[in-house]
Amino acid sequence: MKFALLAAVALACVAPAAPAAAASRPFGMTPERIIAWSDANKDGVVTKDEVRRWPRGSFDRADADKDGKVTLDELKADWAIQYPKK
Ligand SMILES: [Ca+2]
Ligand SMILES: [Ca+2]
Repeated sequence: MKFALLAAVALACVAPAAPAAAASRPFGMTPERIIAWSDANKDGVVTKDEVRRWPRGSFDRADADKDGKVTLDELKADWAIQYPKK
């Protein structure tokens, strides 16, 4: 009983110690995976219609040349800004 309580307390102490960066990189996500999952017609770029589930504003931010499509390179560049490596 006491051990269980100690374990719970230990976990509670450890959990908030996870990196609390300003913008934490979505767990397990990479630009490659996001493009692969979002690219419904598999033409290698994602359009706004294909990314309705992306957070509001993230498509426009990633679409650096404003052609209405986000390429892997554009998403990688956006991620480098949003989730800088430490
Ligand atoms: Ca596409
Ligand atoms: Ca673009």
